Amino acid sequence: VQIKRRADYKPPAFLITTVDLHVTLHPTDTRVISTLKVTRQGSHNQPLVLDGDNLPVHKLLIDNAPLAAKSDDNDGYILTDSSLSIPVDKNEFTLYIETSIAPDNNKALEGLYLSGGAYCTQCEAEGFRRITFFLDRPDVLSVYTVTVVGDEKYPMLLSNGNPVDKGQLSDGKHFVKWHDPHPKPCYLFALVAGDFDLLTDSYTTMSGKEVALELYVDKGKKHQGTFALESLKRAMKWDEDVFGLEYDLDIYMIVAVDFFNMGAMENKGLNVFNSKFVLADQDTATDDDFFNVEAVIAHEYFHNWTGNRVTCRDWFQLSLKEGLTVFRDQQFSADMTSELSNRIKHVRVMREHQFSEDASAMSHPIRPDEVIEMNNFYTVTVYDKGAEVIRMFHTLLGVDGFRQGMDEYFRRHDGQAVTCDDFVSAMQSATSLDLSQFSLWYSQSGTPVISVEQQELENGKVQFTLSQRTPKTSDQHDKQPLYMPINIEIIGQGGELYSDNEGVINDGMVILDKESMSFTVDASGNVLTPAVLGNFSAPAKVDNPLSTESLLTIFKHGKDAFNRWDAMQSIYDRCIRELEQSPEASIDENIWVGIRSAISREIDNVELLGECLVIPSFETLCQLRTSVDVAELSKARTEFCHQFAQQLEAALLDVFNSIESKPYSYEQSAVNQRRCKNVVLAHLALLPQYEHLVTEQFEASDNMTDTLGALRSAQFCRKEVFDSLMAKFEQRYNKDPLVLDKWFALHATQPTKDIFATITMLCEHPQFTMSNPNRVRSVIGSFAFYNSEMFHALDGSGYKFVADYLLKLDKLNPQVAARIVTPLTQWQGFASQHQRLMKEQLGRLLNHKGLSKDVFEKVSKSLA
Ligand code: HT7
Ligand code: ZN
Repeated sequence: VQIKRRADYKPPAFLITTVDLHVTLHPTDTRVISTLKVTRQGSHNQPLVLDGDNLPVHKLLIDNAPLAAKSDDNDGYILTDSSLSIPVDKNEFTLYIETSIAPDNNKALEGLYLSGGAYCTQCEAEGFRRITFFLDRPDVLSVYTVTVVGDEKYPMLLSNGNPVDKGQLSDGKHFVKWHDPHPKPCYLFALVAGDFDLLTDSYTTMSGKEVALELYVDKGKKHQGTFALESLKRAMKWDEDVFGLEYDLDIYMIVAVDFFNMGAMENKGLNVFNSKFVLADQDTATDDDFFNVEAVIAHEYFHNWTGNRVTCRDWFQLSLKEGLTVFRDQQFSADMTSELSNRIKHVRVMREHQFSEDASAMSHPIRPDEVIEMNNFYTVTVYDKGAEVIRMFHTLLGVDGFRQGMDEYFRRHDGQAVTCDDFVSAMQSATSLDLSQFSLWYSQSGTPVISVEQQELENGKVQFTLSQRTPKTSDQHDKQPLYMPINIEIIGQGGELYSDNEGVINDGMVILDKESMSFTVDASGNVLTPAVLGNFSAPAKVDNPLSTESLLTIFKHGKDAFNRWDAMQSIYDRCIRELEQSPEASIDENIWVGIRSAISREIDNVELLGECLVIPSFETLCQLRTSVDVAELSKARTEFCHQFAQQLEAALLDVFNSIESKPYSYEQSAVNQRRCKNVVLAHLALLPQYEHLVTEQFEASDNMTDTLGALRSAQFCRKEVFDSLMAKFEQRYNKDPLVLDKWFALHATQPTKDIFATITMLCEHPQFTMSNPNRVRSVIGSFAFYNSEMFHALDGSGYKFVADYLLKLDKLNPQVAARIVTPLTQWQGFASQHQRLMKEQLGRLLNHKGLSKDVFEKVSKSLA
């Protein structure tokens, strides 16, 4: 296998200015004719080397002159299974190549494939080379004209840009010709052909241009597309209002397909979506699903500027578009819904998934330096930590400064393929702060730990010392101090806010840019509590040894709601630690008193209350510990949940009863109420006397949020209750695979001894197929990521089961297999008995002949 390095970047030896594609669709013999205008860059006599993944050459012409394959007496082209080398000495020429592909055999879902009955493409990162020969790299930008030919089974023939011609052909086929005037890299190419239901609308941009909006969904699903279309219009308006960015074509199309490797794809003017992120109505989608539909629709739309108009020079720069676009979609979602719950949601992702990636053998900076398979780097680090880095620019430059930096970025780079350094440089132009140390965030991997120390000085002052340390990671041993904006509140016992004597705290923020820094505060005898890293102002961990009393002070008096939530999470973590140490321990009564009074004080603030009543997930707790013994930690967490329900029974019941069930509407205050009520129901379900609340909610529910909330709670009730509700659910949603995915996932996350029989039964379900990534993720992915107890069972059966499955899946879809292998590769945080068993299975995978490079990269790194 070949390792690609960022440092080896070389500009392309040739450019392709225009592409004319003629695609005649056929399941096993699609003909692709491409006519390329090629220009040599600089003076050199290298051949033109195109990427092409196992493609045949049927015909090749240079300026209309045929060229044959190289032979002993002829200097022709050289074809390998990954490239086509063409000897040519002209500086400008037209290249004509005819090739063919078999979409029906394409189960990897990269390139052109059949999803259900429809043709669709996925070209990012390197899928275009599976369609035709090309310079498949993001810094080659071309203007595309595409003719799609298909039979009448496919009345809708789509590609990027605007339709410019269409017609009937003599053989009963028809064609549509598309032209996209915006030069683009080939990863943004798309083609779709099928018979869909179509929703149409229009949007008038800020300069008065009318844009046609078209949403294509499976037949019979039209009513489930309205929310996505409304979301699109909100995103278009928001980008105009907040960033002054307007859409630039006459038409914007979105197609929802069932077979898709990721969430969605931002192809120019023709987004292709996993139907999970388009289809939503109250009967089939939860509030979270509605939220995700809006967020993903917005994310892909925002890429039109951050990704498409300004794209990446090379794939190492992926965070340039992804980190920035995630930040933009997070800001949008916060404006559309709620700032607090959004921030909590994203911080949970960082703590559950990004911290564990950074602690694993896959640790990499947001701008990676080395890659074997690019698909493996669409990671929480590149996306979510990348977004946190952009958020820090926003914090440091302020709203206006950030906007000025963005304006400058587009002024300088519209129409170009650029680097993360170019982005930093545009931001630098908008601030007097020196961003050179800050840019270390792009090259240094790992999660910094901020330690907080407090020392009483004799004159009634307290000295606070903040220090930072980034533990070494698998990819980098030496770490340097980072430039971090740290949100801080210093709170007295009665809730008074303190500031420092030296003036290092400005607007509640200190800059930590060295290993450590100190400041003093006049405490005048008061006990001070520092709440550090409020709002998760930098992607770091905090080591702040506060007493439970101080944590309750933050909860009671903190100005920042995020800090208050976070304090409560630390209290829960503290209690669970106690139970890990002595399983018989009972939690200090003061904690229950504190939580009871918190509940009664916040009973009307259901948004904060709902979040504060969530016990940290098993995965989050793992990140706060080393050498985790899974059974011990699970037992302690479960025990804490039981004590929580028993001790707070009356208070929880009050909350439950205070929230009246109303007819469904997806509107923020109703979402907050349902969320809080379902969180409380899950606690009450641990007490047998409230089982009836679960079944009553299930029966009375008029929406998927409450139905699924009841089902999730039923996981804690008697088995008969769970089984009977699950059976009813299955009967009702048997025909809807997207809804059944929820049912699959609930089954797969049950920590029962017969889990493998259950999973085998799920895999035999008529709606299950290994070739659909959504199904595989909901069964095997849910088991590996979220059924911690059984996945980590000490007889090794969970690890073996997943490894066995991955060996089969890898043959079909390496990209999805490589994602699901993640929990197996993250053995570092677990106790030695787990580590040994996990490595045993990784070894089995590694020794397997024919392993994809996707899985190979992750497995080999994890065993290195
Ligand atoms: N830019 C896209 C990333 C992507 C992808 C999407 C679907 C299937 C395979 C894919 N490989 C990479 C999605 C995004 O971030 O918007
Ligand atoms: Zn993206």
